[in-house]
Amino acid sequence: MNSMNKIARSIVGILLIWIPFFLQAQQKSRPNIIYMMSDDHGYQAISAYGYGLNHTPNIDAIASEGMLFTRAFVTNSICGPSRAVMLTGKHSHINGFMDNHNTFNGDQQTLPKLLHDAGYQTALVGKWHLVSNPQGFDYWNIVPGQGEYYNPDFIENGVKKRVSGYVTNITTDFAINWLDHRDKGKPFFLVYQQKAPHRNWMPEEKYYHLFDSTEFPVPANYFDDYDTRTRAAREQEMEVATHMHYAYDLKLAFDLPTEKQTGLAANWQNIYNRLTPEEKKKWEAAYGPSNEKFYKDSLTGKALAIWKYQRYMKDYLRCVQSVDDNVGRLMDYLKVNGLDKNTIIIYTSDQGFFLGEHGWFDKRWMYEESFRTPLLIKWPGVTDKKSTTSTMVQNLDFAETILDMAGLPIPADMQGKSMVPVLKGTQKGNLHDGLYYHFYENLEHKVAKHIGVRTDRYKLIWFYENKEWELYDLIKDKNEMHNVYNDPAYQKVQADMKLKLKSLKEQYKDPEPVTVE
Ligand SMILES: [Ca+2]
Repeated sequence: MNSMNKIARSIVGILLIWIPFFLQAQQKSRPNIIYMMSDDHGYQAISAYGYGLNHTPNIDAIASEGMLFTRAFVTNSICGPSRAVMLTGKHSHINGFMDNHNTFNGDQQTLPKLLHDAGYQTALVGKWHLVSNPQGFDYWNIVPGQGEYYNPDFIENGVKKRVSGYVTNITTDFAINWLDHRDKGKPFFLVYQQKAPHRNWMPEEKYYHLFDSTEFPVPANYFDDYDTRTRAAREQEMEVATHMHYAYDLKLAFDLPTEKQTGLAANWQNIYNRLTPEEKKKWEAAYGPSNEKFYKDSLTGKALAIWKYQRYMKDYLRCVQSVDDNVGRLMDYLKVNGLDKNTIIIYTSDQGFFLGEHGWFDKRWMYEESFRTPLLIKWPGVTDKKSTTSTMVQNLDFAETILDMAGLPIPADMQGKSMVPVLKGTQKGNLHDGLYYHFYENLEHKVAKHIGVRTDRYKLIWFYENKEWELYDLIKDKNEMHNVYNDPAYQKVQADMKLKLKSLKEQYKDPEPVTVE
């Protein structure tokens, strides 16, 4: 009996010695997660998607070491709301951040808080845009509002200061500095959110001349006349040819008297004045000669519209190039520090972006270019390298997926689904039967409010202020040029899609608009 007691005691003793080591080992084996999100980065501007506009080797590498999602979408295609959906796993009407004029209620349950409570060290750097101070992060260092490209202000854990340099590089400097000084005994969750390539597309000096000799192909529907669409498409104010500001957007040295009323002229002046005298000289040397040529040529009509498109694309893609460089810097840091094998990388944008399709810039619409968002995920040892999926997923699924990756339970009140089976290659069939969309902000760019549903093949949109419908067959009409609502050939599809829209609206508990007619 005595010897049995002795054995039992020594077993307990051994366990007591080893349990802390076991727990620590388990803690260390939990994956680190870096969530990289850029602002307004359309999938067309990532070379892995095959559009041939530019070359982004570092972002592409995430897909070559993991999975490329060809059908990832958002729930509400605009900055703040998209960020709030990612943080909460809930639609805008539930998380309370419907448009960019709201303030995020940071007291609610969020992904970073859940990870932090489970032992993750959490940090946020770069763009935030949710007005209230971030919660759930051990460290945060964000740009106020939209942020500035040159010599931007940053707010580090509540303290605002001006930082010299280019915002895309600075954001990465802060991320790397935090990684260097983190508690290395804990797994980490880093939210790395670039301001670029958001409007007004000011490139980094080293890229001023990138694409100088490139003529980008004008999209086939750049001169869209919006025939068959409802009045929402004709009433918007986001056409490259008509609504771009000469100074703020197009970097010309003058603006028209009517444009001054928009406030963008003053905005441009403030932004430009952040440049040092030396930087201003370099800027003028870069843009001056082509601006002189523009004034001399006195372009009109289609030629002027195409000139604006070329300038827009060049500046936008130059900004993307710096984003790609910095993704590379962060990936290199992980490799050098032996973190690349146990760190999940997610690259996405807060929504897609029009690069001239339908004649537009900006986002907001449920049309594919802004509704769809890039998504590339590297999960070492789990997701097959060079894999591609066309499974429809939504940013509503991101919080759930990240919790699942970390081995944590998904709260029942989150509204999306874990994409882990897709990433493991075990998903059978669709993750979602249909995707629900709601855009609320009919202000800047005058895009009418709408709700809608997208299935594998069809898309139904209800512009509820205008009381008008649009229906698209995405197999026959991938560019959404032919609204087939009320086309007798689509009567059954139309009825089915309306039922689906009503049922999703109910499922997600969206009270607005009150009626779907
Ligand atoms: Ca955005």
